[in-house]
Amino acid sequence: MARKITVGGAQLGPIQRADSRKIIVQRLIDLMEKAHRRGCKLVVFPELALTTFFPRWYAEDISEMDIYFERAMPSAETQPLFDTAQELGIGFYLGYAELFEDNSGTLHRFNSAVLVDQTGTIVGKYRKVHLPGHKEYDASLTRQHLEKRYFEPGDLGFPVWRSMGGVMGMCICNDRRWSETWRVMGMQGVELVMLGYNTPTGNQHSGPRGSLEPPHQRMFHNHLSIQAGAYQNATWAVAVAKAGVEDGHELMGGSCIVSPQGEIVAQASTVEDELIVADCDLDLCNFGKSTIFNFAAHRRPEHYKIITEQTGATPPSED
Ligand code: CDT
Repeated sequence: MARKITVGGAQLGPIQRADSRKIIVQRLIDLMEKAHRRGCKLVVFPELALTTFFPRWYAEDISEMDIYFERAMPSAETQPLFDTAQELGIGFYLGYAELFEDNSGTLHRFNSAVLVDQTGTIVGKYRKVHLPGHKEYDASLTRQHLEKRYFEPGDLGFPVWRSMGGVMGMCICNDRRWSETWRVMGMQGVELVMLGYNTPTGNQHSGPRGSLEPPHQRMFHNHLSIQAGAYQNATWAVAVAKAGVEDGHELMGGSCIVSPQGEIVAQASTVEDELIVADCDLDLCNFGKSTIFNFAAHRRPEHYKIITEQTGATPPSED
């Protein structure tokens, strides 16, 4: 019997700095209810779906940004989302900023996502590994991207979970550009990767007229990364943006659902709150996993050591 799950990508339009959690959570619930009416059993929300993309702002004292972090998941403010999920029998992926106090009382800040199943129970958590941007204020840039300032790199790796009838994986935004992200989940048999993103339309390193990476290339690279990751690991991918002009800064849309053949089967057409839907047959992953990407038959890990042993590239000497 085919293992089909109807999945929704719940793209969000902009969230302004002044918007309250209550209003934002209600927007998520509205999208979840819409997804339910469209027959979805799982809905994917963006990265940092409960707040504006605050790493664009500089604060000398990072604790000034703690108002954007969740100390518990669920919390009093996010509990209605979990209650609605349980009531409707719909699972969800939610990106949020996580403030975590360890046993010694030290605070840790992560860019995280949880996967919640159709009973409203948290199945797993992921903490973003590939943090883009920089740690200190950079006066040479027209826009700051301070994720390295406000978050620690994720410490949970790239786990996958058996849930909702398939093998589920998560990553967040910039992770999608790294083939390692996908392959580590591919090596665990992942069948559906969920990811949220907040991607500025313009590249802050792209020069005054954006000539080094104009917006159309930014969107191309967004889709190229997701489509390649899905195809090369024979997995579904559901990639969901926070989009539109947020606190004066433009984020791209382009949320999409990609099949294990690497084709886009659903795509958002606005930069607002918008639901995209696809019937994802998880058994379609079997073809790629048993042929061209039959890892057991074709991988040659003895030649891949350099990937885990070094970070930077080392071209041969010019002598
Ligand atoms: N949120 C996030 O990871 N955004 C990055 C853009 C960073 S530009 C310094 C992305 O990969 O889309």
